[in-house]
Amino acid sequence: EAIDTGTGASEYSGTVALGTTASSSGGYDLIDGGRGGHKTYDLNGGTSGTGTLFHDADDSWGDGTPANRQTAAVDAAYGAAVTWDFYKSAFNRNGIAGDGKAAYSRVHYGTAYVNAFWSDSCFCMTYGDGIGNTHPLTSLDVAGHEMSHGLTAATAGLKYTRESGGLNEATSDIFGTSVEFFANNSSDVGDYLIGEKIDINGDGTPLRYMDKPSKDGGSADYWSRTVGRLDVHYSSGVANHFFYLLSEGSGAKTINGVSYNSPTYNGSTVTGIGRDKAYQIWYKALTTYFTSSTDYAAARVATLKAASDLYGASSAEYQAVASAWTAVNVN
Ligand code: ASN
Ligand code: ZN
Ligand code: CA
Repeated sequence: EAIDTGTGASEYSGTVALGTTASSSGGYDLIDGGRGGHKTYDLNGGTSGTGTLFHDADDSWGDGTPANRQTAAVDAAYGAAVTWDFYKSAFNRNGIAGDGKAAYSRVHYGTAYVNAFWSDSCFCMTYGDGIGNTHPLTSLDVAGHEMSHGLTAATAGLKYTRESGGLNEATSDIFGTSVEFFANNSSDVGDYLIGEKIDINGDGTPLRYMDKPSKDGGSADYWSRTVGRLDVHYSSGVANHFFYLLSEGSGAKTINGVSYNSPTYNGSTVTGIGRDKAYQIWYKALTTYFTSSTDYAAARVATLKAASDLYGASSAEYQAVASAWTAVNVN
């Protein structure tokens, strides 16, 4: 089948190009032949199986509003495509498992379901329609987050409990945010907020804040010996905060119009090395040194090894990794 390029009107990311496939029976299927054949399905309120593959007569998809049921599919397919491209561009990685095999996406899961999730058993991502069935959980950072749970499962296999679970969650936030910056989409600019587009709290606030995780009311800014007792979406705060500090440094900063003011443990300071080097170090640690039981102390050791491999043991990057962990009380 020929690979086509359709046009999608997304809810969160403006007008986007979509990989589509001409159907032998006419029209087009939402199958991205250029990225492993990633398919996007309509669950139509169901909670199992694959529902129906999205199909369109003229290769112009969605209308930018949730009233059109193709719109959530546009966002989900775009998110999977940009994440695929990010893995390739940043890490020369061919898909989640590195074997060129695509996952698939399912949208319109259940009724007003306010969550999204990765499942290893289907090797797929699933998205609810969100509050009022009008805020599907298909924003770019959330799609990158969910797809990156597949990456973690295929590599370190971090157990989804205690501190390793926090590192698992943080890995998804780190790459989800990196995908958002990588996309360089003027309708959905990169930031260190997670889920700022999906109005998950009903008051316009994001789900999580990487510069100061405690702003969500539950996440940890710093390591403590009890941090592993928190839900993994809260213990992740320590590593999200590490990643922000490693990338941007401590103190006040405005990026793409968003202001941050990242605190540090005991007022220590960190000089940032930039996001690109920070995610290279995290990826190298994840794929080389992390295991299923890595905790925060081991993550410090692993990322220092990764920084040494990539930039040398006497590099500024190595020193910044040490300083950023110290700034979140991981010693
Ligand atoms: N959206 C959540 C996540 O990806 C779903 C979950 O709690 N597993 O972490
Ligand atoms: Zn997650
Ligand atoms: Ca974001």
